[in-house]
Amino acid sequence: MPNSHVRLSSRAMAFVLAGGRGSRLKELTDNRAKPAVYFGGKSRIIDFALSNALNSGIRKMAIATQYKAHSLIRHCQRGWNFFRAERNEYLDILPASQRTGGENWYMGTADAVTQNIDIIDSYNIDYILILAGDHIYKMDYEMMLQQHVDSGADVTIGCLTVPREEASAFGVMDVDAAGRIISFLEKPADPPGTPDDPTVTLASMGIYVFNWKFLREILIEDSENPNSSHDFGNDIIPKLVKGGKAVAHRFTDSCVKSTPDAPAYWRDVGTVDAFWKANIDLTDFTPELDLWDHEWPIWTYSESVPPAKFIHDEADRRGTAVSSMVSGGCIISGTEVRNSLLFTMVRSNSFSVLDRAVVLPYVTINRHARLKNCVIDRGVVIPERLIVGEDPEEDAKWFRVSGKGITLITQDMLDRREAALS
Ligand code: ADQ
Ligand code: ADP
Repeated sequence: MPNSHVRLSSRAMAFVLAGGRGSRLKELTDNRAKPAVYFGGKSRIIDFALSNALNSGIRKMAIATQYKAHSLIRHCQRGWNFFRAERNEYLDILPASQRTGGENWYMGTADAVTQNIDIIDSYNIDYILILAGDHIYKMDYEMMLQQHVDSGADVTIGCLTVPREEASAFGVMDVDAAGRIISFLEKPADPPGTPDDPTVTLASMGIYVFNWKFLREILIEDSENPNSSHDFGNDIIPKLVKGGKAVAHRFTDSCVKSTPDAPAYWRDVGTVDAFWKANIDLTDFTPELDLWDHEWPIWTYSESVPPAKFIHDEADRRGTAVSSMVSGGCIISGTEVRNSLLFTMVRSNSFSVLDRAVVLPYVTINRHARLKNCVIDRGVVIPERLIVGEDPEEDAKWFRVSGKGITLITQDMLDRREAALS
């Protein structure tokens, strides 16, 4: 009989799906998987799911990787290597193609779990929490586990309401008064509204809790079905909604205890526009996402670098940053930085201006550059006098400009520009 004083999280593992490509982030995911994309000045996107699991009390985790996994694997090895088997804690990185003889790749999200059944068995857990490694949010999974156990569900699905016009990117569901899911459609072309509000749809966050023994059986059955795509959203969840007991867990019910009044922040930073906005929003006077919350820290790998430095020299060149976040190792020499987010080790030089810029690590900005409403990829060297964000037609000749006027700058784009202009 389970001891009711033991937190359920101590009998659960988090299985993080981190294999998808996230192609809507364009060149930001040319060399790295979406969960490895930088976010918030110091972190990577996957740190949010992993930190939520850690802060919820979970000490057994596995990360299934597939697409362009090198950067992600390196990050997890460096930042998430403090689990100790002697304390019964595990964090396993599970690249596709490394283990089973027959199939090389994970065919779908469910297959990523099926191919690792033996490892999960060895964790000796009762519950498995399936997470996506590509969303920004803070959530206490213990509350979701508790609801799962109390309701006796076969599967509990994390969900939230999204505007109807955005809902075709999600699994959408109908629930009865008791929260039981009575219908589920994976990415429908014309998503239905909710009974209370026709402008919003109840969407799956792609996070699920199962009893491990139960899921194990379902996965083995699914792996023998030649008509299945071996995917949670396409195969496993629709089947359980029809023939089992699937229950919805509202994200708003598991907000972090230390900040109960904070808005229920959740973002799929899946496009360059959404990525830029979610980062720039952190420079707001009171950002919706509180990264300063001591009770719910976002853990990450962070390099040992000196503090950010602002240079104001004899010639009155002022290195300043206002309404901005500037990470360690940056040198802001005679540059005016406004409403921008600078990651680690950015170096910017005199007479330049940054305005609403998201600047990834190890970028160098040479003199007299003016960069506005843009995302600059890691390691880029901005040439002297480059101007971005003032003439959309000129920007579009060389860079990727989004529908909302955000410019993405990578080194390849700059090299092509340089070759064409020389
Ligand atoms: P999507 O996010 O579109 O929908 P998917 O592309 O399967 O679904 O990605 C889910 C997660 O699994 C992502 O974190 C991705 O990186 C990872 N992943 C994808 N393929 C993988 C593979 N072969 N191996 C390992 N990991 C893989 C899902 C649900 C919807 C739900 C949304 C919420 O299917 O019902 O609404 O998530 O975002
Ligand atoms: P600018 O084009 O703005 O004049 P510089 O390259 O001359 O830029 O650098 C300006 C200032 O940045 C230097 O005076 C120094 O204080 C600081 N700086 C430059 N390089 C380093 C370094 N490697 N370590 C620490 N500070 C540095």
